[in-house]
Amino acid sequence: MKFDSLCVIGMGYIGLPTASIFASHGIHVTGMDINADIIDGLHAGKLHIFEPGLRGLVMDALSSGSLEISSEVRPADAFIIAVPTPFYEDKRADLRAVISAAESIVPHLRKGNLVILESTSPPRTTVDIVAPILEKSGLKSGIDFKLAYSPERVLPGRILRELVDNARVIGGIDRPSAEAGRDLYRKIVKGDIILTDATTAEMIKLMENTSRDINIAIANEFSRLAQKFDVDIWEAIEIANLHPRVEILRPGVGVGGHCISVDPWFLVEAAPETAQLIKTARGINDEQPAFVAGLIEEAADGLVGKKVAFLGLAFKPNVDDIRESPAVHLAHHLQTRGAVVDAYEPFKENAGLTGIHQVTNLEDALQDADIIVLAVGHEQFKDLDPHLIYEKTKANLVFDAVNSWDKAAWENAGFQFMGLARKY
Ligand code: SAJ
Repeated sequence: MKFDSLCVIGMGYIGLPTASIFASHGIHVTGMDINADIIDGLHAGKLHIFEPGLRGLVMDALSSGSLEISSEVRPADAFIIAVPTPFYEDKRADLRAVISAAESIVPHLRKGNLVILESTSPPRTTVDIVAPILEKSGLKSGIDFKLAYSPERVLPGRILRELVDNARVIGGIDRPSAEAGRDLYRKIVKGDIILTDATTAEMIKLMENTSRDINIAIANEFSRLAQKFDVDIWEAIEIANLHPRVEILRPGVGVGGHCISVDPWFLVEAAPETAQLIKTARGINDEQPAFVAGLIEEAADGLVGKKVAFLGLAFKPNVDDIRESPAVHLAHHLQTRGAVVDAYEPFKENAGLTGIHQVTNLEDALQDADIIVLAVGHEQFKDLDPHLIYEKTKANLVFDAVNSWDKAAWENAGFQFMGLARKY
């Protein structure tokens, strides 16, 4: 199939990079979002998200005219839905954005079009929810238009590279739909393109993130056991990983972001009696911020009235995304235990989080601090010189929750140094 135009619905972490890359490969792209602030910002050359290399790509695409940003869906050869699928309080998938994106395509759907859902969704969403909505147009899926599910699998921080290099799974509601999806993504994807059916593709995406969640849960549980037995978990993991069939991930303050901490629930919701291990792992990762807060409280011999210079709020290193961030939960737990937290997040200096006091530079965080807590291993934190920090603070305790600082160097500078299951 030939594609000259594309409309991408949702200008978030996935939609905006995807739209810009297609635009830089000779397709005319409309990037649509319902959020007026995002649209106005992009028109004014301001990006609402940080991702390495994205700004230049978006600006080039906008100035060449190959990418147009709009608050409305426009007719196109193909449509990509890349909207968020969060969960409700009770952990059920919130598909409202997917449903309204599909509805917004209906008036513009033409014979021969291709529609692709990229948003992570519970099994059967494409066939049971999206197809019937699109068919309100009077057109029949598989006969008049093609429909496929193709999960995004890119890692925040490396999105532009991975969008091109990663293998791409395309699950069609029928074979011609999968093949049409392949023809579209072939324009930008250098990695393998694997065709399957829509529900299998939905399941693959959920399995990938769920298996990562479970692997991080076991690493977190190992860290608790190591703490109990006075073992340095980092040394133990390094040595265990020398085994050719062992690859233990990193323990930390918990699991966050909009993907791994959310997606496993879609399987639990779909089959609660079967998805036992998945649910337990979620629980372990969700408890990790409280566990780390307990370690900090113990190291500080109580937190009441103590001031904490809290470094990092993002859900992982070198990104600005604070959605479901375990660092934010850790900050709340420290406050509940009586600490006064000044949080510094260089990637998002004003995240507007309720109940968290944020400062805009390191010096303000360090001022009057009793304890320094490293919650996210951002590169710029890793590079901090402990001797220079020592001159800027009266804190004498450092707690590295993410194994990013050299214990000996901080001790040499004059600090007492503690960490998550850390001896060396
Ligand atoms: N984390 C650990 N220990 C580790 C690895 C990660 O505690 O060893 C934590 C991170 O700090 C973070 C969370 O887990 O809080 C998730 O981070 P991540 O880097 O594992 O994953 P995401 O959420 O940035 O991206 C994942 C990726 N999925 C897999 O690796 C299977 C990505 O490929 C997906 O596209 C993305 O989810 C998504 O959008 O679904």
